[in-house]
Amino acid sequence: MNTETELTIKIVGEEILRKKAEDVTEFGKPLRELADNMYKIMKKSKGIGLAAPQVGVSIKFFIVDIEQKKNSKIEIANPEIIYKSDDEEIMEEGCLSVPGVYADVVRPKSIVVRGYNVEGEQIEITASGLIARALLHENDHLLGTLFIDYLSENERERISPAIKKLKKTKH
Ligand code: QAP
Ligand code: CO
Repeated sequence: MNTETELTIKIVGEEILRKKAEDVTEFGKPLRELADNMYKIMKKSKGIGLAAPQVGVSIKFFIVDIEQKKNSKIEIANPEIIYKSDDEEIMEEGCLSVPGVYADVVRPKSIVVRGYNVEGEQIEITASGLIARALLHENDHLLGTLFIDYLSENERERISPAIKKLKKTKH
């Protein structure tokens, strides 16, 4: 599962970030190793969420770790958002694949996600606030969607120079 090659963060402009990810079919050790490698990269980069396609592995898997509570590590394979509240809120988002760019995004306040843990056992997570936000943001990566896709025309204009620069730069 691409664990021999070193994982690096893909930056906006790279095609893999726009692809729909494949279902996870291999659980256990290989997925555990991928998750651990992703944690290392995420922590080093000061991130709170990271999806497998962001490190070049096009499978439906992501991790979230909001360090506000203990036991805050979330790992989900093949997630499905089975509930979204009608209640929405605005929060500023960033993304390790769009470094240096931040913008307000409107999303549901609370959600329920169903998926599988690393061992392949079904899990369900009810979340609101920052955790719900992170889960939705990471789930989007598995569909080829980035937070910048949701911006108003004005906001898009504002960040456009930064996005152009990121797309031009060799990373
Ligand atoms: C997604 O984002 C997220 O530009 C995770 O220079 C966003 O970890 C979840 C980061 C908002 C909840 C709310 C971004 C680090 C990290 C940057 C991240 C940067 C360094 C983003
Ligand atoms: Co992201």
